[in-house]
Amino acid sequence: MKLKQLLTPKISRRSFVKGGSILGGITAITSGIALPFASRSASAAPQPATTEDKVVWSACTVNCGSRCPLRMHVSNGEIKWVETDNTGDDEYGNHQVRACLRGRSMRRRVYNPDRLKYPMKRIGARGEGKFKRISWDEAFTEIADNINRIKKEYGNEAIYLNYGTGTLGGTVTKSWPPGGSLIARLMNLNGGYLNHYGDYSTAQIAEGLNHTYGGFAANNSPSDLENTKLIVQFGNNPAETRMSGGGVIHHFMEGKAKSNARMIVIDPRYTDTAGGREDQWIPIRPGTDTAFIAAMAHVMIKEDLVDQAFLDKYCVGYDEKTLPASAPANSDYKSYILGLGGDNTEKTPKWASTITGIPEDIIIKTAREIGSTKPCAIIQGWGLQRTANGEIASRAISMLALLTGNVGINGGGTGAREGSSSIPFVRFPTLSNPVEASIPMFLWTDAIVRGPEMTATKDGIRGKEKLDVPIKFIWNYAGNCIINQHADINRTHTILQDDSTCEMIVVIDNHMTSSAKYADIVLPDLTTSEQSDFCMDASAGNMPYFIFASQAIKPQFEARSIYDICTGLADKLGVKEAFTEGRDQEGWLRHLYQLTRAQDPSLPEFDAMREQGIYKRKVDEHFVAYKEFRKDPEANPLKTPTGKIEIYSEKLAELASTWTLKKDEVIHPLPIYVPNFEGYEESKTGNYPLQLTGFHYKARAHSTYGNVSILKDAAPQEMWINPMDAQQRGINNGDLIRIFNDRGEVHIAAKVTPRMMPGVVALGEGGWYAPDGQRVDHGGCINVLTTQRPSPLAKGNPQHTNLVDVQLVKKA
Ligand SMILES: Nc1nc2c(c(=O)[nH]1)N[C@H]1C(S)=C(S)[C@@H](COP(=O)(O)OP(=O)(O)OC[C@H]3O[C@@H](n4cnc5c(=O)[nH]c(N)nc54)[C@H](O)[C@@H]3O)O[C@H]1N2
Ligand SMILES: Nc1nc2c(c(=O)[nH]1)N[C@H]1C(S)=C(S)[C@@H](COP(=O)(O)OP(=O)(O)OC[C@H]3O[C@@H](n4cnc5c(=O)[nH]c(N)nc54)[C@H](O)[C@@H]3O)O[C@H]1N2
Ligand code: SF4
Ligand SMILES: [Mo]
Repeated sequence: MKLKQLLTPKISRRSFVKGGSILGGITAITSGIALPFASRSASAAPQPATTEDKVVWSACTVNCGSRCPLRMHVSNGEIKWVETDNTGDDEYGNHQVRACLRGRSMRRRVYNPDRLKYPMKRIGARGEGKFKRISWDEAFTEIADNINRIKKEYGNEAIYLNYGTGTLGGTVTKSWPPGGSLIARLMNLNGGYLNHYGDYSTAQIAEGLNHTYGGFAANNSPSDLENTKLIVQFGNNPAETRMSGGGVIHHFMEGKAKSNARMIVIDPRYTDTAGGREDQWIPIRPGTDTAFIAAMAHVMIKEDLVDQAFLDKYCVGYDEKTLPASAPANSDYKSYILGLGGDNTEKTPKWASTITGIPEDIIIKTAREIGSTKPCAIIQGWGLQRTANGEIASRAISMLALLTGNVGINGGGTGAREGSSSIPFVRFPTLSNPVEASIPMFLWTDAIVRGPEMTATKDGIRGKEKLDVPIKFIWNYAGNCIINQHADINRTHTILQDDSTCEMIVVIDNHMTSSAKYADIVLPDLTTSEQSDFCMDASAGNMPYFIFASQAIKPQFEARSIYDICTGLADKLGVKEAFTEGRDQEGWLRHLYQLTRAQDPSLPEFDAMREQGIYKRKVDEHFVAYKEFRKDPEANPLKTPTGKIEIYSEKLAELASTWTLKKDEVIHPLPIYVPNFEGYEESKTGNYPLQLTGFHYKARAHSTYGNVSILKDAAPQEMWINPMDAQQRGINNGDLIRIFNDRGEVHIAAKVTPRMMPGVVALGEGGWYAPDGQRVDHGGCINVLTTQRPSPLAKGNPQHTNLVDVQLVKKA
């Protein structure tokens, strides 16, 4: 969600002077004299200053939902230590965007032993990790020859840009969305590429709530929590997933401190966001939030706590009054809740209690509290939608906001994820893609195996009725989704082993990751520290900002920037002039910034911006999602087919009747409870009794930073398990355990903790896959256990929906 308004900047250059030492920009620290570092801790060892000492603004551009400035202390061409934002008076609204421990360990990523040093070509089997060193020219020739050959044999639709978010915060270096990357520009000058839509983050919610609100659903900004009385968090953990000092958690804490609102956290895990700030933690079985919501709706209807006037005026399909003409009788939400909708089941607290694991009286009390506390902010993270029926679950959460009429008002909310603002910035032009087909991002392994069988109504192919060719060539830039981050690693391994199917994989990364091991050609990229770029697009609440990251050190080894890599390839492919337009990377930065400043002359000049490193803007008003619609729904209709909030969606009814679905798959016009495949119900009857859910862990941004040893020590990779489940299996805290299902096996230490609800275990995603050749992973990589079966509507990744069992391997 982006704010449209262009706002007046509140930051002056004066703000960038602190404690008497000017540390903004690439300020040389003068010859021989060590200046007092205002923000450096007293215990940090003083570094002898030399003529080459300098402090350079850089950034952390990984996909953690935040984005932080880093101040690199460089001496003799080497980063010696890393600090973060020290600008301004640090008053809220002009606060410092302080990096987390991950960003502050950037030096250990730049100088990591895993760094890729030169271009390499595979010599062993795919995935074996055997390579030989080649020259850049050989690499370019090999890639260009294969592109030309595959284009000729199969057409450009066979060339795929895989998902990769390792540097999505950059501008020149931007790795996602694929269409925004320099690889897209290169391919668009060469006939185009097979695109993807959706993402591993939000596939199900983007599709689900689109049918409710129209477009990517917005919610109020977290600072608006200062106006609320009650905060209800579903599957949301900003203390871990929006960690920086400029991120959502900061606005959330400030807002909540002002209102002192009560907070209820609904999550199978007691999260860091709960962490003592919550008034109530309601543990819930993964994938069952829809049943919880339905039962709360039951209480609200029975006890007259529903905002009928809001539902009548703004919504479609709550009851028969607003049901569309095409809908059958009794197909409204109220009838579903009261058991009049055909399933003859009243969605009582008792009914929901057996499904969710939440005691009946808690369901009743929570419904009463939410129904009678106004305003109430209902917020969901993305955890509960990264599940088998995540589309429906995301829509169900919004039902709470609708039943209580909280949409479009201060202190209220929509049930979507927190809103954020950004400063409009002109992006690298990547030109248009002549290939119209796109696939759901999760189905690329299927598109290798059965591309031409994949259709619009069976597999969600867009832009075309069906694919004509399978994927034959994969670009993988700044992504670890070939292996580590994509589901069911053993299936992917089998598919990629056969290099007659997908014929070429090119990986461009900084490190030898598990994905890089599956490359045919590996190209070493620069880190952010070795080049200059504009960095932005954080979830920054009410203080959007951007960073000018300057080159801190020389390129390491033979690594080259993505701009130079694409330029070299463009030369081999005969499109160099069109690709560069005569500019180098610095030339493009100046050009794009000039275009941005033409839109918004209040921004600092290029050189001043480089010097000051970070630019912040205060947004005075809290963002209230759908405020205009609430004021006048006729004049400001939503982007749904009816212009209203669609509780009953005719479009979904149409898809339900025209798409090919498996027996246990449901697309439904209403957010009804549907058991997940591999959900709680199956855990009672199948071979695997424990629900395994994932979470985004503070030790890493996905897999990035996963090879920094001090971070691994600070937040070890462990599987969370409740003491009751552990005791049944003879497991104590710290014991080595095996987690397994039909797809694979992981050996890792157990964290035995009441912070995990019984019957559910959890493993942080992004642990580095470390197989032993016997199909056992020793790195704690959850994707050994996840499925590639997509969700029914978005065809998204249900990576938090898994069944497993756990056994003791060795006592600690
Ligand atoms: N089981 C499970 N799997 C999941 C998830 C889950 O919740 N559970 N979450 C999913 C989600 S939401 C996402 S967004 C994806 C993320 O998946 P990815 O986008 O693959 O994220 P990372 O694992 O961080 O991989 C980023 C890669 O970029 C590299 N990189 C970092 N900086 C640079 C750079 O400057 N240049 C280059 N060339 N490379 C760089 C890193 O070394 C790393 O290999 O994972 C998904 N996978
Ligand atoms: N430190 C760190 N921060 C990150 C990332 C990272 O890897 N590391 N990744 C970033 C990215 S790309 C993304 S997309 C976001 C992801 O942000 P989210 O998707 O919101 O994060 P998750 O940790 O996957 O899920 C949030 C919570 O949902 C809970 N949950 C899981 N299933 C259910 C369920 O069925 N019901 C309920 N009520 N709760 C459930 C989990 O236990 C977890 O605590 O985080 C971003 N921030
Ligand atoms: S990982 Fe995220 S919060 Fe931490 S420094 Fe990097 S951008 Fe900031
Ligand atoms: Mo994500």
